[in-house]
Amino acid sequence: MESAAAEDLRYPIGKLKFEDKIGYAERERLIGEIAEMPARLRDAVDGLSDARLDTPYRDGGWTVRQVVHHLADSHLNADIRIRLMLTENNPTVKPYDQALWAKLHDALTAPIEPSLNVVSGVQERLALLLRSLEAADFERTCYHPENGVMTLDHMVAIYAWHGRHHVAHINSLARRMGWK
Ligand code: NI
Repeated sequence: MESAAAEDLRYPIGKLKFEDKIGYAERERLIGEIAEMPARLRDAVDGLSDARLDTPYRDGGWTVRQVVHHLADSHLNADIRIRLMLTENNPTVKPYDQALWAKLHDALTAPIEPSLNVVSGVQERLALLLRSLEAADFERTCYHPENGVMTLDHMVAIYAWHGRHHVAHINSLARRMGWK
């Protein structure tokens, strides 16, 4: 069993809590978090040297650089999944091995700017798309081979949480290291 402290470092904002449905105000709030995530990420990494970008956010965890590239990987997949959900009937979405993606050469070594740009573009498009939808659209579903049937409301909650979760990894590291 992991210690409480290790658990805190891994889940600085806690795990996602999702009820079956969310109301209009909560949905608007979550879409707002999706829209704001790129700016929060840029703030978190602002001015970090390569040595700092190559620091793991916890013992045995991803480096800040890997976290940023992972956000681009993950939210690109989210965008594709959500567009499939809106245009096909309960599509099966494709899982991917995020740990292996995070070990690809560019994820380990590339400058973060391209991924910051991906995140900005993807999140802005997603927020525009989500704000254009009717309430009933958020009940549309996909089938995830590992997680079962998921609604669009659930996806919105997941990806709003996921952005905050990883930005918190970076901010928590920066605080502990006295960088900011
Ligand atoms: Ni993640």
